[in-house]
Amino acid sequence: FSLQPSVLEKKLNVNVNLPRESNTHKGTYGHVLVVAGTLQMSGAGLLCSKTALRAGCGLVTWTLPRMVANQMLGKLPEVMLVPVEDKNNGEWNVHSAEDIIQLSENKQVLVIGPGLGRFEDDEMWLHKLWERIECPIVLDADALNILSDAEHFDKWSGKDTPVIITPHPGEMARLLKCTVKEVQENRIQIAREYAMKHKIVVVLKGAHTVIATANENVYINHTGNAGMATGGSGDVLAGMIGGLLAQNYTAEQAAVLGVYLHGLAGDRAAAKRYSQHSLIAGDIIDEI
Ligand code: NPW
Ligand code: AMP
Ligand code: MG
Repeated sequence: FSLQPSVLEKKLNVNVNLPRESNTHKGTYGHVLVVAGTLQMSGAGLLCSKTALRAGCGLVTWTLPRMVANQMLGKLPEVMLVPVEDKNNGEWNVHSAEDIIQLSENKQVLVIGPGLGRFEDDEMWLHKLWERIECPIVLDADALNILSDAEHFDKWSGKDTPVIITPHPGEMARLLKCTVKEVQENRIQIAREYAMKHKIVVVLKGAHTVIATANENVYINHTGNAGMATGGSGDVLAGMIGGLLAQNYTAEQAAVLGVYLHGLAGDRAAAKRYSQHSLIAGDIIDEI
């Protein structure tokens, strides 16, 4: 499907203009757990967490290495911070998996990966989360790089709950062990086959993002612009999709709607105020 508002409404049955019911509270709109950020890339976690709130979810908890948490105090007061055991240099630690599993128990969505970096035994860490997390998962950035290096990802058991992956062409090429050129020459086929093989939703980013589902639906997005080729844009998208998933949209609806609105916000930011040249990722959040 060529992604137009009519496709959102008719094919996906989503109405972005539905008012909130008056007799509701923050618990009604879902709680997102964000697992993101290291000392050098704390901004990725900030952008992702803030966007999840702007997408309309009720609560966001951001779990992050202890040293990073100390630096984030007061930077995003709407988000709850849960520091976990780190390696004393602001990196993730394989021992934090148990804390994350426990934290996820009352959450509607887990978003893992923006600015996560790589660390010792990260493959084991991610496998443990994959096996034990029971809510829908959005995997982005370094979580995908970990998967790329996981020798046996093909043999990991399928999940009953929805999984959405959001690779850019470089990350998709790593997952498939092919070149970026090969990905770009076959975007639709590659997204489609990967979605069907792993029974997940694939969001293959870049100009005209392709969204493919396990039941063979493929959407091509036309919002967004080259101004969004700027650090942090993808971290914003991960938060956007997570924030929508928390509100009970299906994985297909959340991925498609998230990509469409993320691009539209980028278009508004570029046209209204900043131009494509000076757009930065935070401007996309401001236009959601
Ligand atoms: P080339 O050769 O440059 O053209 P990486 P990253 C390719 C965090 N961030 N079309 C590209 O190709 C992220 O969350 C933190 C074609 C290159 O090979 C991650 O955790 C920020 N090719 C981490 O940094 C802000 C494309 O992919 C490779 C493409 C690393 O993520 C920045 C580069 O990708 C960042 O978000 C396209 N559209 N897009 C923060 N403020 O904290 C990418 N490529 O090596 O995965 O690096 O995407 O920067
Ligand atoms: P990432 O590379 O993970 O930061 O993701 C970049 C985000 O910006 C993705 O959502 C891309 O689809 C979007 N983006 C990057 N470049 C363009 C472009 N030239 N046109 C439209 N969207 C883009
Ligand atoms: Mg990214």
